[in-house]
Amino acid sequence: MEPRETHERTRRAVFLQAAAAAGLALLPGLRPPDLGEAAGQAFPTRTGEEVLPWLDQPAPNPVPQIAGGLLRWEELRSFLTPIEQFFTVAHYGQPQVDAHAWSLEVGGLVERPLTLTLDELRARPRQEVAFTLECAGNHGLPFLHGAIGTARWAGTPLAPLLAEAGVLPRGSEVVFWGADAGEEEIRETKVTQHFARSMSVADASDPTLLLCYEMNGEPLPAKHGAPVRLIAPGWYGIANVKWLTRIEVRDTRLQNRFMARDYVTLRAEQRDSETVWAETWVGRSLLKSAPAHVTTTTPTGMGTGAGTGPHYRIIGAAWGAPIARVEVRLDGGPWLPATIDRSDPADEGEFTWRLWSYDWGSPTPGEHAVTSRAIATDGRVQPAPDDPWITGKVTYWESNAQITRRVAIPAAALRAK
Ligand SMILES: Nc1nc2c(c(=O)[nH]1)N[C@H]1C(S)=C(S)[C@@H](COP(=O)(O)O)O[C@H]1N2
Ligand SMILES: [Mo]
Repeated sequence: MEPRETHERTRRAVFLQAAAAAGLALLPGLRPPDLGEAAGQAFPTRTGEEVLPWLDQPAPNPVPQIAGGLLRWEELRSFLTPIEQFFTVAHYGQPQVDAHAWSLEVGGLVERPLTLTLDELRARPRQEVAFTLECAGNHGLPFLHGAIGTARWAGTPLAPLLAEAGVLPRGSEVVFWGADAGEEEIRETKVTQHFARSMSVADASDPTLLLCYEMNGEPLPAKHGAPVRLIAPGWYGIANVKWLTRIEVRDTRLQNRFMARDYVTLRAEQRDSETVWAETWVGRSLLKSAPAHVTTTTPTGMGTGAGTGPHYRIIGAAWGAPIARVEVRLDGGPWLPATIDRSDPADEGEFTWRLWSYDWGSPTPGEHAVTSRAIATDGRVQPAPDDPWITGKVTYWESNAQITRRVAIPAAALRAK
C-alpha cells in the first residue's frame, strides 16, 4: 500500500463531502439527568449538550474482514469503551475455539511443562487491569482512526505461571501462539502459519501481564480472543495475542510476519551528515493524544435576547505514556492548557488514557482547526507532523504525530433552530 498518497487524496475527497453538509448536521448528544456543570469532567455529557461532527472523516474501511468496529470519536461517551464499541483486528479471521475442549500449554525450554484448562486458569489468583489498547497502525492509514479502546481486563497473572513452569537458563524468549492461522509466502515457500508474537522472558515476567478471560466484567468475547488472550499493558495491540493455545519458551526470537516483516518501522535518522535507515520492532506504545469531539451547549433561555450564545467544549484523550499535561491549539495559534478530567479511580490507571477537555467559549462561526498534544511526566512531547521523527518515518505503524481535526461552528442564524 502507498498510505501517504492515498491518504491525502482520500482526505481531500472526504473533506469536501463533509464540508457540504457542515453546520446543518448536529448529532444528538446523550441527555442524562442534570449532573451539574462540574469543571474538568468530560463525561457524562452535560444537559443539552450536542456533538458536532468533524468535517474530516476517516475513509471507508477497505478491509472490514480484518479491522472492525472502529471507534467513531464523535461517539466517545464514557471512559471505559463498551464492548459493542471496541474495535477488533484479526489478521487471519476469527478462529473457532471450543472453550470446553480448549487447554493452554506452557512448554519449550521449561523444567516442568504445564497444561491448563479454562477452569484451572480461573481457579488461579485473579487480577484486573484497566488498559487502553491501541493498534500500532492507528492513524497510520486513511480509514484507521478508531483502532483504540479502554477496558477493564481480568485474568490470572502470567509471571507466576512461568515461574512454576521454571524457565531454563537457556530460555530467553517467550512465544505466544494463537489458534488462528493463514497462508503466508515466505521466501517463495507457501506455508500455513499461526498468528504468534514473542517477547523477552524479562518482559513476559512483568507482573502486570495477564492471561485474560474477562473484559469489562463479561466473559471475554470470541472476537476479542476467547477463551483466553494475553493482555500486555503498555504495549501496542499486536502484542496482546488473542485465542492463545501455547506459550513456548525458546532461545531465539521469533521472526515471523508480525515480528519482523509487518509491524516494523522504517525510519530515516540523521547521524552527523549521514542518513541511517533504522528498521525497528513495534512493541511498546507511544505517547499520543487526539481531539475526540466538540460539543455545544445551548443555554436555557437562549434566543430570548438574553445575549448568551451557545458554549463550546473540546473533549479528547491522551495515552501511551504517563500523561502530565495536554495542550490544545486552535487554528495554528498558541498552545493552550486543557484540563485533565477526573474519571472513576477504579477505571483510571497507569495504562489507561486520560480524558481532557478545553472550554472553547464562543468561537467565531466558520471553520476551525483543532490540534492537541500530550506531554508525558518525563517531559516528552507528542511530536508535531513536521518533526523529523515523523517525517523520516516511511511505514505507517507507530503514527503518533499530533492530530488536527476540522470543525464548522454554525452561524448564529443556524444556532437558533
Ligand atoms: N491471535 C491473534 N491475536 C491478535 C491479532 C490477531 O490477528 N490474531 N491481532 C492483534 C492486533 S494487530 C491488535 S490491534 C489487537 C486487537 O485486539 P482486539 O481485537 O481485542 O481489539 O489484537 C492483536 N492480537
Ligand atoms: Mo494492530
